[in-house]
Amino acid sequence: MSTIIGENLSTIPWEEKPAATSAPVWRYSANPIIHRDAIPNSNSVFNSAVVPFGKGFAGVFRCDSKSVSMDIFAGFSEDGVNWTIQHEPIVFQGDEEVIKREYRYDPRVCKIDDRYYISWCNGYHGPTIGLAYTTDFQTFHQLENAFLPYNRNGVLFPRKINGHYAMLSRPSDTGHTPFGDIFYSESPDLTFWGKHRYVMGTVNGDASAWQSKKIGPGPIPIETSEGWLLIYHGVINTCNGFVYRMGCALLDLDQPWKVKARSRNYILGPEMVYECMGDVPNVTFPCAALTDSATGRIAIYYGCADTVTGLAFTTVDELLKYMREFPLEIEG
Ligand code: BMA
Repeated sequence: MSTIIGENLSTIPWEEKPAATSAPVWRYSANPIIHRDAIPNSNSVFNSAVVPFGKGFAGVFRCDSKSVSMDIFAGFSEDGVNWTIQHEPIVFQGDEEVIKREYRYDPRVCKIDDRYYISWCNGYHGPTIGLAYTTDFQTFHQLENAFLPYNRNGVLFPRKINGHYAMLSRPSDTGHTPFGDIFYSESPDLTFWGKHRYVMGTVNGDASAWQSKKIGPGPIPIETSEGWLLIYHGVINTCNGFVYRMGCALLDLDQPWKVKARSRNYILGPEMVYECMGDVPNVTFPCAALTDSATGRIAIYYGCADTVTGLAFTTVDELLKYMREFPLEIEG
């Protein structure tokens, strides 16, 4: 059995795998857990991130408003399923040039030592990676943007690697980028980022067409005895637009730009009405995972159709087994 290296957290949301399914990931039976009108002025609440906090959980939520302004909001939950989201967006402290707000979306939250770091797609003359930290989810300190525009999906690793902070990201363009590969970068101080390494890219041809247009990192990578387990999104361009599905890969623990395994099949894709219909149809977009090291359980939080938030379950063994069963030939 493979093990998750991390906290024992028997309180994470969980449902057993339904007997009738052979899929490696199964949905929470009462999805979606967060509806589009979760706060008075929200048009949609999706692509959001949660972490264990205190006796329960805290999160940073993407809420697009009824004027369709994109911003990120703090929220709290006792059980990880029922959430109270603040009605006003997070206000950041920091350098006046850096805290200027154009738009903020698709947050991730990563605990490193005793700080909770938030990374998100931050408008600064185009999309780039915003970074901030909090210790209490009340006061938020914004740091320098990690990269020059254009970039999306900045995902920190939950500990330093070879003495440096580490991040996955996906360089992009100003629009609905028709390309996208995952890169790795390191920083000694969370301000200066370098040592950029290519991790993995799209798959040409029909070997794994669901990830043929662009891919991007999803939740914070999960440390396991076999390597970093990465859940990511993959996109195909169809005659009816982009379709977003989830896949998984296993990265080397010390050199995470080295891919040890990757799934040829997607692990979850739009099937349910709330995933297929909404402001942007056919989108399942994972941004967070809670884990329990004792059991290997994983609870994935994902945006559905850019409108609501869903919850799905798997285990480290399910994902590793699925990658072995349906392997993608690794490049280079
Ligand atoms: C991406 C991001 C995500 C969104 C997805 C599908 O480019 O904007 O926030 O979920 O498109 O619309």
